[in-house]
Amino acid sequence: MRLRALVRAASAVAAICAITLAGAADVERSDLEPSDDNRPVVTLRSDGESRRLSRADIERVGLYDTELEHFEGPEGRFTGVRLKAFLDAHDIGTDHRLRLIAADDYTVFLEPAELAAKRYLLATRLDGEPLPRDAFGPLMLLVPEDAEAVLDGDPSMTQWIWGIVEIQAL
Ligand SMILES: Nc1nc2c(c(=O)[nH]1)N[C@H]1C(S)=C(S)[C@@H](COP(=O)(O)O)O[C@H]1N2
Ligand SMILES: [Mo]
Repeated sequence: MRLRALVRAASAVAAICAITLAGAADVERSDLEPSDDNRPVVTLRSDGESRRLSRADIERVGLYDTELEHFEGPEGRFTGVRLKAFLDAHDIGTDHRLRLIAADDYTVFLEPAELAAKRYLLATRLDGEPLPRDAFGPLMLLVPEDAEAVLDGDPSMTQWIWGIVEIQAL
């Protein structure tokens, strides 16, 4: 009985290692305190209304950490919120398409099926420090499970928008 439990535990560990080796960056609960900075940094448009959100508003829904190398160069511990948790907090249902817009006008659309398929992280910090406007901030979208694969170009990194200043629920 004891031996069977041990074998089962060992194969669970092996399965987790296999997933890690496949190139996903782990995402875990952060020890950081949510920001208390109330200055607005992004605009959220949904239901015909527009709201300005601060770092405090965004980080309130729960912080997660992921260690990864971004293809644009920044590397380290990114911290942010689950996109799903962010949407839930603003009563944006899973039937909406999202449009993310960056300060350089680059834009990304995320369809409901894409939102359901992957766990996206809206990063607000790198190594504990807020991401500034001139270095990929205030918000960047990461897909930790694709972290290593995108470095080889498959899947494509087109969803990895940085410098996000507006989020629209369509
Ligand atoms: N804000 C912003 N995010 C962006 C982009 C951009 O131009 N601006 N380019 C996207 C695209 S199309 C790709 S392939 C990757 C890499 O962009 P790069 O090749 O221009 O560095 O980042 C994505 N995120
Ligand atoms: Mo691209």
